[in-house]
Amino acid sequence: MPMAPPVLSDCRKKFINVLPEQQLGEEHSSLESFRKAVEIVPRKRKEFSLIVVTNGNRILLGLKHRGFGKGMYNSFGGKLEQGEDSVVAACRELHEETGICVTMKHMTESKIGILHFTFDDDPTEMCVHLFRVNIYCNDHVTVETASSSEQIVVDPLTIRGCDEITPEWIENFFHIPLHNMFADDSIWLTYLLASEKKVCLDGWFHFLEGGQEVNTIRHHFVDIKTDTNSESPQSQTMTLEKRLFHRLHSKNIVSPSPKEFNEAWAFANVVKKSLPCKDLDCVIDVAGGHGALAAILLITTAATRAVVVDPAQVGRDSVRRAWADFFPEKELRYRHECLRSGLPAELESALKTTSCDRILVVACHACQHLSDETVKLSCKFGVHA
Ligand code: 8OG
Repeated sequence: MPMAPPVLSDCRKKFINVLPEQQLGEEHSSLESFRKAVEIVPRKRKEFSLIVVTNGNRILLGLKHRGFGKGMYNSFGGKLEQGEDSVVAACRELHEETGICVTMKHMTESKIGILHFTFDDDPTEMCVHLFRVNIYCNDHVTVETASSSEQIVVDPLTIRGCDEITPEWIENFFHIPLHNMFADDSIWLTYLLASEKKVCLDGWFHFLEGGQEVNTIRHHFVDIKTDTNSESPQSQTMTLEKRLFHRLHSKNIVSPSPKEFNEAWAFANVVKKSLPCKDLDCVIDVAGGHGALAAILLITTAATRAVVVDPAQVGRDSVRRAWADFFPEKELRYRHECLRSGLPAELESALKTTSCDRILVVACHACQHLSDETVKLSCKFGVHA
């Protein structure tokens, strides 16, 4: 059964600088309900482009020096000039404000929706054509992991601002300065960045009078279309390590902690370099707790099954659930039992269906006694530890 898309308010909880709910107004579940609540019918309409630029889980934002939004951070863009369509305008604005060149074809494919802004104290509706461009910087992303047909490869040194705006990389999506951005960004941008699937948005925001100083929404409605078959652009370009980490972070999983995740990733890489057999079948992770090490080995080797032997139920099976789609048709189990009885039982059972050189026993912890015991038991069964 397909998973229901996450709700807007759940996504924004993951961002540390999100604006308070009082500034975000009432959320409506339909455009009809939004329109009824707003009552005002705009008399004029102005069109703009807005281009969200990402690289893995970094985002490029601009600090505005003049005009609408002065002193605030925003994505790049501006008013459509006479005769321009939204794609031409987006290519022009992105180049003017950052130096980044994107072809018309790529920009057309990067369109992800429209944002509509109305105001208590202005009869003009602002209609903002929204684009999402994921770029590849030579120093941060391994291009081989990208699946997009046309890649925007940018030398980071060529990114530059103009007198109107200064671009700045925010290294982690979840730390974007939402407290110094337009209030609607706390609603739609958080959703866009937190989503692991490609999303298209049709957003409607009605602001209280007072402009950017007040920066408060009265009503909003966002119609979201999620392409459940495609990963978000940032997922496509992230290294596997970043994707796994991002998945834990986006699901608020605290065990493993970021430090434990890094240790498990590094340990798995060391183990793989010294593997005696490439044709690995079964991994037994002793005292493996949350199971991140077992799962990483399952994902990055030929192993088809892994078991975590640990009497403690660390983080329940959140790692298995969070990463399940990284190891389809492979099995990760937890055996809540101490090493002394659990490890021999697992070894015996594994040896019934596979040879000893295709079994790997790993243990990543600081206790010498546990390590000695693990090696002793594994040797007894002729298995590599
Ligand atoms: O030309 P100028 O820089 O003034 O164009 C305004 C830019 O700001 C344009 O890219 C559209 C964008 N913009 C608004 N309103 C909002 C808003 O509420 N949120 C965000 N993120 N961008 C906005 O005009």
